[in-house]
Amino acid sequence: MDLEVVQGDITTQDVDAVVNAANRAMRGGGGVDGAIHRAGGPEVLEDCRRRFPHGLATGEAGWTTAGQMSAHWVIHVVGPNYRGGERDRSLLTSCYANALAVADELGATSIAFPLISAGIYGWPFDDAVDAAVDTLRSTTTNVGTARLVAFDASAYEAIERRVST
Ligand code: AR6
Repeated sequence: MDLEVVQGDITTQDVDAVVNAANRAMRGGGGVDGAIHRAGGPEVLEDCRRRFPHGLATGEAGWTTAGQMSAHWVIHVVGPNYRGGERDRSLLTSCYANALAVADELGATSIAFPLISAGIYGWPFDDAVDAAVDTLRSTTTNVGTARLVAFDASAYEAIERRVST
């Protein structure tokens, strides 16, 4: 699998599936979640309600339509809320691994990830980067291209440095 790093907005990535950093309720929120629901439109929330009436557990992944976005699917994951005391790292790495498993079920061959838990949920940045890169590199998948999307220049540089070592 190719691992790419870009700086930009997750909602405008030209890939089969974009990953949402959701919460357990799966009814929208701030950060990536807010941007994805705004860009995808109301169909994304409708599909969340229909397919996930009870939401999703931390560390798990599930898909919905991407609505108006150019991607076909949103793969929602629930990262651990470090700020709220969820500090089991395996819950973070399982988000990446489970998202790739869902992509395989869908037949998605390209997927874009934000840096899960690194924003509102407060996971320490460098370890969030390590967890993303290590898990994407070590997971067996039919996905051909995984893209890590950094929101700003400093995040881009940090991820790029980590990927090139
Ligand atoms: N595109 C790419 N990256 C982004 C974007 C964007 N449009 N917006 C923010 N980031 P966060 P979390 C970066 O907070 O920490 C929501 O309320 C951001 O700079 O979106 O998993 C949910 O509903 C950071 O590096 O996700 C949950 O309640 C990374 O994406 C909670 O926040 C993740 O930041 C989830 O928090």
